[in-house]
Amino acid sequence: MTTVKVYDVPGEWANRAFLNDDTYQAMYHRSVTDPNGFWGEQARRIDWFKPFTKVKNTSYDPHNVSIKWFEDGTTNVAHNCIDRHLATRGDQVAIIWEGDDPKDDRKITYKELHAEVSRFANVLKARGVKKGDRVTIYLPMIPEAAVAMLACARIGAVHSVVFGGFSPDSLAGRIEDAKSSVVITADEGLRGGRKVPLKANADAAATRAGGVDTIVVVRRTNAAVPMQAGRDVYYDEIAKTVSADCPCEEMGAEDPLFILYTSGSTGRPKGVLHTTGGYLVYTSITHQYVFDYHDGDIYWCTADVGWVTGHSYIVYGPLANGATTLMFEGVPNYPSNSRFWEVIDKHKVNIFYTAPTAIRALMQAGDAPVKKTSRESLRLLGSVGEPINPEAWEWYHRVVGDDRCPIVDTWWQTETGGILITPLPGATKLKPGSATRPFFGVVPQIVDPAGNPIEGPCEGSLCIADSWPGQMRTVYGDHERFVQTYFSTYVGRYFTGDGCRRDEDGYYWITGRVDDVINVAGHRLGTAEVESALVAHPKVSEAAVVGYPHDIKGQGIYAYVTLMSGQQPSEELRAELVAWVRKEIGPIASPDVIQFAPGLPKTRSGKIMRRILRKIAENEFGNLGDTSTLADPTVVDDLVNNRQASQ
Ligand code: 6R9
Repeated sequence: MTTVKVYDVPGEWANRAFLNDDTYQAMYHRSVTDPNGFWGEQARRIDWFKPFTKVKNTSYDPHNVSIKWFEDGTTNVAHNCIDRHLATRGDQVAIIWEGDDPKDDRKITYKELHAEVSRFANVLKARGVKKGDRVTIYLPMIPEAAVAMLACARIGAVHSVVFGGFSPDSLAGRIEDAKSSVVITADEGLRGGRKVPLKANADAAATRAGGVDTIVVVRRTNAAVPMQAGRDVYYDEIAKTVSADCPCEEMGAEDPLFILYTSGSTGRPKGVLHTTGGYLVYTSITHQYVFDYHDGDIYWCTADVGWVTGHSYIVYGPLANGATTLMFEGVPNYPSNSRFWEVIDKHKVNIFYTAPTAIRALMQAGDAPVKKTSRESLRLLGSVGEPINPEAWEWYHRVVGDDRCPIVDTWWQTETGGILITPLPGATKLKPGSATRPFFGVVPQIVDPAGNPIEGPCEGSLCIADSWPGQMRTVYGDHERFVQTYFSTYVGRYFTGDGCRRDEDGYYWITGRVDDVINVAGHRLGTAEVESALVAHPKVSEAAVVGYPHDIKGQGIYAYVTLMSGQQPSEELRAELVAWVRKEIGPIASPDVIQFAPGLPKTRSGKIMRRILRKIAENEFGNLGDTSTLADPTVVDDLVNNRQASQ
């Protein structure tokens, strides 16, 4: 094992940050010993129409799972994200939009956002949308995506955003499950110079799903798309016919805000339901403290609004805090591998939040595309979505952040609504690859297979002992599935599905989904650990590791390895990599099989689909399951052919 390097809080952070280690410790202690007092105070960060008298009312009892926060208070999310800022920051930029083409950008002030959201809300009302109705949003990364979400929130409609990369079938399934009769889409999307036929997809989905009586079409590329009379309306045309004045609906704290579909390990996607008051309080507090957001900062989260990260940390958290949030339509490598860094220089971005998969891809392109930019505005870097291997972390820190910017490695899930385990930049010493410590109100527990919490340094399944305000409330339309998935494996606690290690300093290291943990000759190994070792090799760009049945050891280690461009697969290199992993982790971690793979099967959000890799490793080619959600399904054929050829 290589020794872990520790990064102290930089001197200038100690002076400017909201929190240092002492204040973190004190607030954390209060948050878990007196949750009613702590969250009762924190909830005042948003405006309430009618104040709440109760704070926490939650039960993890599997016979009666029920989660309520601030339940008798009333408020409105759009009021908090827009209207209440008008008096003090009406002319401040709320959204900076950077288009796919570097020549396209837009700035929208809070005043303009207010007018646009009110107008969009009136368009929805004109089409018969009422409080509680579900509205499906299938848009590219254009400001209208945020506007449409906030318009729903304004009138109490429940949005279901579907990522623009999803197929008509996936979209249809979500429309059907949510029983949504209104779909908001665009003529086409634009990403990396390529057009995405969103309206055509929405048409196909509507035909399949049935029950859709309105499709609102935002013009993005001005492509001529078929419009079905009576059902389809252009947003700009109908917007002219409504007023820009729309009062906010008074919403109960526990009224639904949105549904967001997420894949589980089995079965169809689950509709994760988030509600109003607790979600907004939680995204606001985490956005402020995790990113140390101060007035005037320019903040950029590169996620798509189709994922929870886009909901919580492009739209709701930042706007609740009166921030300037950047929305990016494009991709990291268009028109060149310098794009992220050029956008940072162009808009003087101070806080930058992205995913390890993007970092690794850019790392593969070398330092030059980064180093030709200044990035002097940058102060803080963030990571989310998967464990970040120390190699990528170090590169992000050294090359992107010029050894100057702390990295917040934020662990959370669609289900958690906001960040649960994370460094705070002025308070937490960093260890590359560790999400470090719990946020306020979060009590992580590592449990053994029998479900008993383990104390001290240990490894096991990650559970959370008690509720926090941003937690999902149910699976839309299927509360039993909610109970089964999250509260039955380990009774009395929320089960995250992740494996985790806690070190001697109480730092948490997420080892990957528990179903990705392999057991080799009685030794438990995180696939992420082996992957991290492999990608630390200078010739390796990416690696995915799965278990496969092994006669002697029970499970063997099967590694799919993508080489850096210019590197050729060879038997020598195979042996070199096995020796390398033995050296990095130990002999128990030696890969039994290394298959060189030009590409790995990834979802459109960049997560490697291990289910498919496991099947290929097990020689179960006939049973690969659904590959339709992959970014590039042809990758699978290559893997299968090479697997068969190597037998
Ligand atoms: C926000 C988001 C959730 C799963 C989660 C875990 C993995 C997310 C991570 C991380 C290690 C981090 N994950 N952040 N693993 N370190 N900083 O990604 O939500 O798409 O629902 O994924 O992603 O496995 O359980 P979601």
